Amino acid sequence: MKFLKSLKTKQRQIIDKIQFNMQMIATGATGKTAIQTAWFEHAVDIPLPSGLTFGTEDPMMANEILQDLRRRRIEAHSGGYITSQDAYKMRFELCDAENVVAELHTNEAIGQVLTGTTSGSSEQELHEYDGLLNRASNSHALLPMVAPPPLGGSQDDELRFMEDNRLVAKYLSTALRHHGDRASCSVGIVMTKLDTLFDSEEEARSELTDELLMRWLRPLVQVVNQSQKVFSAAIIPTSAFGWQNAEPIPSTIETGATTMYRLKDRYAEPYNTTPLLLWTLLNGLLPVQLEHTSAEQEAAVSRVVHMLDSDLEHMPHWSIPIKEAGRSLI
Ligand SMILES: Nc1nc2c(ncn2[C@@H]2O[C@H](COP(=O)(O)OP(=O)(O)OP(=O)(O)O)[C@@H](O)[C@H]2O)c(=O)[nH]1
Ligand SMILES: [Mg+2]
Repeated sequence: MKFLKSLKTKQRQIIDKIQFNMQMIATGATGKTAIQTAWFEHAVDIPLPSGLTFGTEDPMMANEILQDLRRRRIEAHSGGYITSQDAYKMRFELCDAENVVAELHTNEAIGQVLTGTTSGSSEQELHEYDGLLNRASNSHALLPMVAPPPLGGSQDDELRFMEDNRLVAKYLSTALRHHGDRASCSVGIVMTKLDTLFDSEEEARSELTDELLMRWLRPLVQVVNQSQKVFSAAIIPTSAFGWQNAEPIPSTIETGATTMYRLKDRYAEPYNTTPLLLWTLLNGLLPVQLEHTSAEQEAAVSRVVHMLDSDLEHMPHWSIPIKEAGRSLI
């Protein structure tokens, strides 16, 4: 125990240097937990080519994530992911060899907060609502997410997509209004569940032109484009399950509610989710770089940023840049 205690103090000394926060924002069933699961499965505690590792803070947390993954694989294959109800905290580390160079703080995101909270909500619900907005206004990276209406979907699906866009954009603009300084955060606009519209990456990329994506995501694009608080922004299309790998759960189609999916195979083959994580780490650190004043801190962030940039560059990915260094690109 003594060893662990002194280890924790030592770690804290290093960690105090660079900390950054990330928050996902999306309505229920958009696929937040599925993306987080893809990160657990394919990115956490797995070294990157640059030598960096994004990972858990100790072997106990590594073990907990592996146990969680075993449970989630069964969940995804049987009835799809269960809705999240607890905005628990998570802390990850970015390590260069065994040295901690930055620490990422995030919380599990509960979609029900967005669609469930009104001025008449219970104290507990209002508490969750305040918590989400608070964390979002203190995040260096924000990931607003929306899922497109599925292929052959109903008018209700299209309406839901437009409403999700509007509501998520409102949460985003409110978080930005309360955000610190100019260029203090980066925003990755994530389109989830692409496999419900397309059978392959080729099909998705040929049909989803930049113009079409920007038109579909206009409320969110407009918020980031106009806000002076946004340092960098991009649209990042993803599928946490992968192509032709999911089937709709019949009971949810019949009720007219959001269609839920389960994995056909036991294993997901996520598309563009690890690049999304690298984009988030890289662009979440850029505003932090501006916050830090000591030469030592600046050098440390700048080295990590450089390594992440090289990792992302060498990984096939799809992102549509909207803003860089506070300047609009559209
Ligand atoms: N086809 C397909 N289905 C997905 C994908 N990601 C998630 N799903 C399914 O969509 C539903 C919602 O996914 P979740 O990841 O639980 O969504 P969430 O945003 O975490 O939802 P809440 O926890 O309720 O806020 C579940 O039925 C999942 O199995 C995906 O990439 N493709
Ligand atoms: Mg969830």
